[in-house]
Amino acid sequence: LKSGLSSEVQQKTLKHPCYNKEAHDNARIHLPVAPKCNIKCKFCNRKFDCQNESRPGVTSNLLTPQKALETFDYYNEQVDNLTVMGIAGPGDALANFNKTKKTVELIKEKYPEVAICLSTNGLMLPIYAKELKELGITHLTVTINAVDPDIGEKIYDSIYYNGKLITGRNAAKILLDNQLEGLAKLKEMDIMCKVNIVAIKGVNDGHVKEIVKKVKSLGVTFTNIMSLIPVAGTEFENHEKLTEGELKAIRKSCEKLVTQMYHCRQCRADAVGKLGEDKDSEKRKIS
Ligand code: CLF
Ligand code: SF4
Repeated sequence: LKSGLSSEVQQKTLKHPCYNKEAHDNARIHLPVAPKCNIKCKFCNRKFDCQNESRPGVTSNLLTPQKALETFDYYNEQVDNLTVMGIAGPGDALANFNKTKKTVELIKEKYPEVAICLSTNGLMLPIYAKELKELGITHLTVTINAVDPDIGEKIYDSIYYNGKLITGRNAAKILLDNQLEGLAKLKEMDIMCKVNIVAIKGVNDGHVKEIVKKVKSLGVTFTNIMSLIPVAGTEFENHEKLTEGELKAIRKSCEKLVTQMYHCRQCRADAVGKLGEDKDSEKRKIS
């Protein structure tokens, strides 16, 4: 755990199945209220859910904040121990800030005991950090795939920032600066943070440890290193995946620096249930 967390956030972390593998009987629900994204990862096919947090290959039915609350009400009856509400796309939680904010307000008001978890690429993190705390976010994931813009440029195509489309190394540099500035702001806040890293063979797999070192210096105590899942219609569609053994070796090599997540199930942006479970996913599938 990060130091200086309130007992409320500590207690909610104990009941969060992503942050605590012992909490495998606790369930999370992802409410897909965030359709837009403000960056373009080269491995992303925007027809699918955000691969920074979610498994691609399926798309989520979008919900309005009011519908999201109704969905939570419904699954709260159907699923035991529903202790976490997450917004993980299908785009970026902070690129749809008004929808994210409204959804969080509705859930918090009715279910104050539930942990509120967001996932973001971090581009808008410096701008919204303070507001996230005021909103009552308890858990936040930032996906950082490079801490060197020369490597970032191979992974990120472009960003849409301050009304402008920015490409190439400059885009990767602005994204990185904002991710790091955002994490630095969160360091002093009562929010438990995690950094996700999508490891891509031959591109950033040898650089993962550098990323972990850097985010550790900004107070991050927990990282989730995942393997790229190649997606059709992207630059990486035929890219060789890391083997289980290679992924495990990278995680192990970073374990001395910060705690590693070994139980990520790369869920979709509308997953419901215990980790690895996807209750009613067929019913909710739209494509
Ligand atoms: Fe969702 Fe992510 Fe919150 Fe968990 S998922 S927003 S931290 S509540 Fe969990 Fe799923 Fe892995 Fe994500 S297993 S993909 S780490
Ligand atoms: Fe796609 Fe997620 Fe990257 Fe946005 S942040 S481009 S949704 S993978």
